[in-house]
Amino acid sequence: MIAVGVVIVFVVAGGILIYATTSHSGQNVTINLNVTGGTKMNPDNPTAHQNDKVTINVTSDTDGEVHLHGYDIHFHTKAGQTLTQKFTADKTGDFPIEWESTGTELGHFQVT
Ligand SMILES: [Cu+2]
Repeated sequence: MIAVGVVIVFVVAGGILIYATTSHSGQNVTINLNVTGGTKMNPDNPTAHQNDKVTINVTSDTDGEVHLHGYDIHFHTKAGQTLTQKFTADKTGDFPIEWESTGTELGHFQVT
């Protein structure tokens, strides 16, 4: 009985794992980021899953440059305009998003 119970636990855990890894990746994800004063970003911790097709829209109230590290994507912002970049989140990790001219960390992009 115990052996059967252990097997059932493994089967259920395996099923959950497969569900978690297959059902959430490769989705279309749109992230809208609002940058104010070159110092703050909302939301400041956007997330995606590996292989998601990510669209990032950056709106800033200040001219400047937003740099997504790791993916090395640059948004050359003009006050009040929205900039869009599309890419596949092929790398996992925690990637800083920076206001380039001052090196201020606006937040993190997390890919799991
Ligand atoms: Cu940078």
